[in-house]
Amino acid sequence: MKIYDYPAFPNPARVRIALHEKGVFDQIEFVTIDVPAGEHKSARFAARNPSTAVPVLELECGTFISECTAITEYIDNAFDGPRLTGTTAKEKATIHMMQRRSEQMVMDAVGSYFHHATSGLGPDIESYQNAEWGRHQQNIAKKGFEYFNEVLKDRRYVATGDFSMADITLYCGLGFADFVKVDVPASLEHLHQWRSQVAERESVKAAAAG
Ligand SMILES: N[C@@H](CCC(=O)N[C@@H](CS)C(=O)NCC(=O)O)C(=O)O
Repeated sequence: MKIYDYPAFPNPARVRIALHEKGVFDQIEFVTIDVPAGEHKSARFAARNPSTAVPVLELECGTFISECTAITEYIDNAFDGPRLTGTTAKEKATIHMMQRRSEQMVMDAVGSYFHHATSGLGPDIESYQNAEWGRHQQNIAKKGFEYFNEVLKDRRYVATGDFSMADITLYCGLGFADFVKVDVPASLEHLHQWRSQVAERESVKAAAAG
């Protein structure tokens, strides 16, 4: 199995943490796509993922799977180890719901701010920018931080009683927010406490180490 990605970027980090959680990181061949140089915009890469974004998983049979959620589902179902996407019908649905909220309200909102309201990946890659939309998304992210702070008030993890794909997405979304300097207010103590706890996981430390 191969994963095409760019280490240290927030979406690739989601899949790398999932692989470490499952204990199978070493079974994957990683191929670096030079995103800052625009390699992901090439026709060759677009044939693997029409969204021209990393990460992309390539299976032995030649099938390409993009979208972190789909890749994480594949990894979770293909390997033993702790479940990241739930076991019961209720767990699966709840994790999906909270993972999507983590994406929409934090990860993707911060991403839109980065790509539209800052210089993003530079003029050669950011062919369309709408700063007003970017600032609107920044506000969505700030509301997202507040939402998750409330969620985590009386819960150890974002979706269920166990660490899941939803936690991974939110954690990486907050890392992206740090990078683009969208502050998470210190007053959001439950969110900060949860984040410190997740940062201590072996999978998270291993993914950060590269
Ligand atoms: N929804 C996608 C998002 C992937 C994504 O945006 N990846 C970023 C790297 S963190 C990327 O490749 N960006 C390239 C670009 O925006 O041109 C997923 O879940 O995989």
